[in-house]
Amino acid sequence: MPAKVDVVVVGAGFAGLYALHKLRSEGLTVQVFEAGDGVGGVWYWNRYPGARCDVESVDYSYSFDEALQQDWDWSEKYATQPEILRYVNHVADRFDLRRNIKFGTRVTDMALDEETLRWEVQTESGDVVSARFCILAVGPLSNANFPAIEGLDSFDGGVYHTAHWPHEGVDFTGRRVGVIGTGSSGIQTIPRIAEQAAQLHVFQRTANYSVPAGNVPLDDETREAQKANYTERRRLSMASGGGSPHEAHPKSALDVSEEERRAAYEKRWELGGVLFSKAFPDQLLTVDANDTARVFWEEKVRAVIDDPEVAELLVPKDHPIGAKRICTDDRYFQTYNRDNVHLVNLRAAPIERIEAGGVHTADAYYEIDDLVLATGFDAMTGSVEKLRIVGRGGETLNEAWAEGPKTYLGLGIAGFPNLFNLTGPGSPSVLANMVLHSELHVNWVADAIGYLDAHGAVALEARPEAVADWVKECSERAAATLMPTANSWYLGANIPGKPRVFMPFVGGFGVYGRIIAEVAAAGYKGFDVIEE
Ligand code: N01
Repeated sequence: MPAKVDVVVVGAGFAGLYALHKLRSEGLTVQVFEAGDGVGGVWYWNRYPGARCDVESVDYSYSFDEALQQDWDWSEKYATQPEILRYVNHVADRFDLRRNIKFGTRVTDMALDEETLRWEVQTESGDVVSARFCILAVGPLSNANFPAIEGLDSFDGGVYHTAHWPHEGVDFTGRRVGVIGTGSSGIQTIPRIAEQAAQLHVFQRTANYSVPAGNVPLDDETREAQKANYTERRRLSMASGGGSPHEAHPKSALDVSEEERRAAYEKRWELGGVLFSKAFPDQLLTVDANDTARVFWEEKVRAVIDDPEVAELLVPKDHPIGAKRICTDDRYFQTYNRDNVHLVNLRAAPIERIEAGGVHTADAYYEIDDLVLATGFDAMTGSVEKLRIVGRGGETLNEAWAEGPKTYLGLGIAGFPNLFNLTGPGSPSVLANMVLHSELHVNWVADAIGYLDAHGAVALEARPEAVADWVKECSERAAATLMPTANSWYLGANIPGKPRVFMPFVGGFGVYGRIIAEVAAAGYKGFDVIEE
C-alpha cells in the first residue's frame, strides 16, 4: 500500500466503491479502507432473514455505466440482501476495484496537517497513509445500536443484532425466540423467524406504520421495458423528491373528493412500498392531510389482524404516518394471527432486565432461547463520530458537532478542509435512494477536485457562515413539515443523550441536486478555495 495517495476513502459500500471507481478513472490515486471482509457496506452486514431493499431494484442500482445497467438482470421488484450483495460484488469485479481496497481494516484516526493541508490517516492495523482528500463513505445506518438493557451480557442463548447477522445464518427451528424492536428490520425479519421458531415473542416499545412491500418477480418483458426506458427513468429519479421516478397526485389530499382520495390510496397500496407515504404532496405537511392516509392505513391493517386487542397495540398512536421511515413488509401484521407468535407491549410493562434464560418485564418473565436485537442504529452521525478526526486548531469533529452535525450542503465541514462526508447529515441522505445519492455526491466531489486542480488550488473548505446558513435552512425546511414531530432516529431521538436535531435535508433529492450544482457553478460559493 502506498504511503501517500491523492484520496483516502473510508468504506466500501455503494458510495465508497463508486468514489474509488470515479476518482481512479480521473487519474487520482485512491486507497479505500473497509472494516468488513468484503464489499457492500450495509448489505454486507445486514444479513438477517427477510432483509430486502424497499427501493425498487431497477432504481437501487448504479446509473454511471450504461453497459452495467443493461447487462445486470434483477430477479425481483425489490431485491433481497443476497442479490444486492451479488450485484455489488459483480461491480467490484467488473471494474477491478478490489486492488485498491484494504479489507478487514478499520480507520481510527484522521489528522489534518495545517501546513500542507494533507490528512494523515491511521488504521487499527497500524497503516499510516497521507492523503490530500478524505472521503467518508461510512453510511448513515451502519453503527448498530445495542440497547443498554441490564443483564443482556448474562443471557445464555444466542444474541443476534440484525445489523451484525452471522454469515452462516441462524437456525431457529424448535427455539423460543425473542425479538426486541419493531422498526424496518424487525418488521422484515419477524414473519420469517415466526415461520421457523417454536415460539416467538415480539417485544414492542413503539408500534410502527408498515405497508405491504408488494414484491413480485420480474419477468423478461418487464426487465426489457425498464431497460429500454432507463435513461428517462434515471432523469426522472434525479429530479424527484426521493431518487426514484415517482409522481405524487397533483392535488392536495384535502382538495379531492373522498372517492378520488380513496382511489389514489388504494392504487398506492396495491403497488406497495414506501411511496404510500407520498401519495399526495401534502401528506407530510399538515396533520389533516396526513390523517386521511393514516385512517386509510388503519382500516387496511385492522382488517388483517384477527384479535382486535392485538390490532389495537399494533396501530401507532404517537406520530403521523410517514414521519418516521415507513416500513414495508411481507405479511407482517398477519404474522400475529399465528399461534406461536405473541406480542409483548413494553409500553404497559417495560423490560426490566435480562437473565440467563429469559426476559423480565415489569409484569412477567419470558423464557427465551435466542434473542434478536432489531434495535437499529446510531444513525447519520454514529459511524463518523467513531473516527477520531482532528481538524484545524486540534478541534475534533466530535467537538465541532457536539450540538449536532454542522455541515455546508452535507458535504463540507468548516475547519476540515478537503474532507467530504457522503450521504450524511445536511443532505437528503436516508430520505433518498442511496445509490443515486452516492453517485450525485461522488460526482460533485470529483468535479470539485477537478476545479481545484484547474485553478492551481490545494483545498476546498466550507466557510463557517455558509455552514450556519445551511444548518438554519435545513432546520427551517424540516420545521415546515410533520417530520420532526415523531421521535425518530432522523432526530437522534433513539439514542440517549444525542442532540435532537433533524439531520436530513427534507427539501427533496432533485432540489438538493440543483442547489449543489449551482454552488459548484458559482465557483464553489460558500467554500474557501485555498491557493498554495
Ligand atoms: O431500526 P429502527 P431498524 N427496548 O431504529 C426498538 C433502514 N432499513 O434497523 O421506536 C425496546 O427503525 C425501537 O423502539 P422505539 C430504514 O431506513 C431499511 O429497524 O425506540 N425496544 C424500534 O422499534 C430504517 O428506518 C430497510 O420505541 C427498543 C426498533 O428497536 C432504518 O434502516 C430494512 C430498544 C429500532 O427500529 C433503521 O431500521 C431495514 C430498547 N432498549 C432497515 N431500543 C429496507 O430497505 C430500540 N428499540 C426495507
